Amino acid sequence: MQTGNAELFPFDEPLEIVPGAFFLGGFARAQAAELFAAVREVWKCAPPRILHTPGGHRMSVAMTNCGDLGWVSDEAGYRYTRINPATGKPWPDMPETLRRIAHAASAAVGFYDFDPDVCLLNRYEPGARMALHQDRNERDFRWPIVSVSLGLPGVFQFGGLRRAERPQRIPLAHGDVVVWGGPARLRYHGILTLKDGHHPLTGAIRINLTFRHAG
Ligand code: MD3
Ligand code: FE
Repeated sequence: MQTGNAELFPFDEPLEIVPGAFFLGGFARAQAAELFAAVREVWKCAPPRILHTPGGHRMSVAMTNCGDLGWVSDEAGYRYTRINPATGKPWPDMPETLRRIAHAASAAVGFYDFDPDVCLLNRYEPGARMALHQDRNERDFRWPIVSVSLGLPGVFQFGGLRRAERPQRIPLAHGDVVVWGGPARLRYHGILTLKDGHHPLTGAIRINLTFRHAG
């Protein structure tokens, strides 16, 4: 605990890193095992897979989704679908434990009725990265995006509203949650190449859950 407020906050106090972006260090740590169990249930129904960009490049992060909608990418473009193209079935329901952490984190920074219809589950193995991009396939940018990191630490980079703006780096560790809303919602962001390592809960992987209201 860095803040000395353990009685009030079982996690670090929210830190507004740039206007609209709130870092909640360790917010999900106490529920991490439960969250990881829910992730594995989703993986059983909708196994993570490597997608291709519309330009034909292979991504390095393996992805899947749960909720009413799921984010996909292929030669036809980036979009949200109701059916998982890999299985022909609807995306698995969003487990309550996942929905609850997204709701609690967003409420902790003032977004009181965030009800995500998508949880995108990213699985990074050592060597995987995510290039600088914006998330703009959602219908209404007034909703925040909530991100939960589990397992191996990653280095997140966030830039400005233009790709050319030099990004800042922040480490994202097991249990960290970030809420991106308001003026931060359309910032460019990415994840540097994941370093090798071992995490007691997840092994040699980093998981990131991003909760969105897309539809
Ligand atoms: C800032 N995921 O799935 S989470 C993604 O760790 C994505 O897997 C990264 O970027 C990951 O699209 C980063 C943090 C994050 C997510 C969404 C954002 C930061 C954001 C949307 C707007 C601004
Ligand atoms: Fe993103």
